[in-house]
Amino acid sequence: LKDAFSWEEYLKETSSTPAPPGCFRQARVPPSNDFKVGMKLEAHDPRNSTSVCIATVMGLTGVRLRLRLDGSDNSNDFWRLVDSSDIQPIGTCEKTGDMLQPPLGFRMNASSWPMFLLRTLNGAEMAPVTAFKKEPPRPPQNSFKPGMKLEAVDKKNPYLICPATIGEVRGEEVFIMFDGWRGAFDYWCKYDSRDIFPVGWCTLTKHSLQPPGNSVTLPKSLQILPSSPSKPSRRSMQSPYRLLTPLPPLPVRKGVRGRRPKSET
Ligand code: MLY
Repeated sequence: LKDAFSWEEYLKETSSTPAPPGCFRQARVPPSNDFKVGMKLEAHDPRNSTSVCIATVMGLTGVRLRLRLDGSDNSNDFWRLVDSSDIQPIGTCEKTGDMLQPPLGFRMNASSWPMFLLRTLNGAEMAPVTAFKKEPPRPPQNSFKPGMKLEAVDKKNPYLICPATIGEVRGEEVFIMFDGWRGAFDYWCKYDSRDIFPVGWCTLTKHSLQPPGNSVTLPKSLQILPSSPSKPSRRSMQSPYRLLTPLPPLPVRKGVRGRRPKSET
């Protein structure tokens, strides 16, 4: 049986150091998760952040909630920390004079929204106000440095948290590189993102932590650039040659952040 992932050993093996906890917009002492599956709350629609919708807690992982917008399908679940400012108790929206919106892609006719809302809230178990925790303040500045280790949400598989490394720092942004995945899941985010955590966060909050992938990243000095740039296929990513085709972190560009520019024209 393979040993479970251990940060202690991994940091030694890779002779690297964790990003100091003060770099992150996370509580020093993680909050408790007092939500229960089935509870309803208000949440900003991740696909339309100006609209507030009703969401149901579908699952709990550590101090994160798996949420589904009522009236949406089951393929757009999203995850939020219990101290996220994206979630609030039912009734908050009404207090501020706002209206609860149907989620983007509401599965019924828009005209049936008021009745749907009435039915969905009737007899619903509402998450208690005490379950919502205050969002921690953002650190005064970006103090991440390249090479620092951390735990980060895999945005392509957002239920997963994985060991990662700061690849680059630019102004307010940091480049998150997933250890052992050769760039396929890397992304730029703000230094105060709620999706990045200090080493040990998963253990502390009883969230599962993925082990690093098994692709080796060669040191810069040993990397050989491919002679002609070509899109790597799924197959080529599996081949041992993947080690010889490094994909350097991308520059932050306004408008096309995190994406490879098609051409420079
Ligand atoms: N099996 C999936 C999930 C990969 C997850 C990668 N994360 C952990 C960085 C895939 O290979 O696409």
